[in-house]
Amino acid sequence: MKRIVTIQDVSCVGKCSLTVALPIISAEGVEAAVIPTAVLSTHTMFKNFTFHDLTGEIKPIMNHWKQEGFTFDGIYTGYLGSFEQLDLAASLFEQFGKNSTILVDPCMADNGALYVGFDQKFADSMAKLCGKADIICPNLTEASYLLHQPYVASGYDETYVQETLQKLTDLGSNIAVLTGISLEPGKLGIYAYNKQENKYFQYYSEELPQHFHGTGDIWASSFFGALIRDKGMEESLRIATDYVCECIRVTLQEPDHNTYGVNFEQAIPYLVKRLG
Ligand code: PXL
Repeated sequence: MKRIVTIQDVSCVGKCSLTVALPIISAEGVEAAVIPTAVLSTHTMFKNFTFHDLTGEIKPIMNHWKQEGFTFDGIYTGYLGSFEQLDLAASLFEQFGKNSTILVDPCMADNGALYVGFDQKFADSMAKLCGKADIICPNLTEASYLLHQPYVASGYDETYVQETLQKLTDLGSNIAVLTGISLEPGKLGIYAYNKQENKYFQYYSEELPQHFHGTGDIWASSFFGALIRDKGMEESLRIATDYVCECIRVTLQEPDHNTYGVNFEQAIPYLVKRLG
């Protein structure tokens, strides 16, 4: 059985980070090991969230794993809350990443703005961590902070997307995937670039009338689980994009759905079926 380790926070309510990565990667038939970086009552889009830092646990966890000789097929970083956690993620790559695929999802911004607590200096350090990954998957806002380029919400063209992808791989990863790309009304999806092969790949599904928080984490978890299950790069990109679309579809069918996340749970049977 394949095994992924993912390092990110536990937002107790909020349908993001570990509360989505664990069930999704598990549902895909891949063992999910975790390094929880902090416990928050909710994610940081809520007011008055509580926060308990677990940075001090990370090194001891890695040391124990080293003694046990654990290895991982995939390493996946999500939301990281401090410069020290970025350094510890880099140390995780050094110690356990020799024979594994590394995905950095530079969770730090959306809709043109950084999340609470982050600044450009943090984005610059995140760019360095991106350089140590095999694959990175920013949205357009994160890409703009990683590259110091203005955020363009819409009206961009394919050349802009391709140039942005090239600059993202210049940070150091072989593959960059831009999420939340729309080049045609009614279609939303991803645009990917493989630097070694100098090859682009794009895939879209239907753009539904509402956007939800937390879909980036659902996309990254389902993409990486599928990739580590050997579904191949292009098929894994399709699976994740279609799964997020299905999650939103299921959510919108529920009249009193919550506004902070999607019903990814009720779309898990769809995901399992897609994996075959
Ligand atoms: O990746 C989303 C996310 C994860 N964890 C925390 C967050 C957010 C987004 O706001 O605040 C703590």
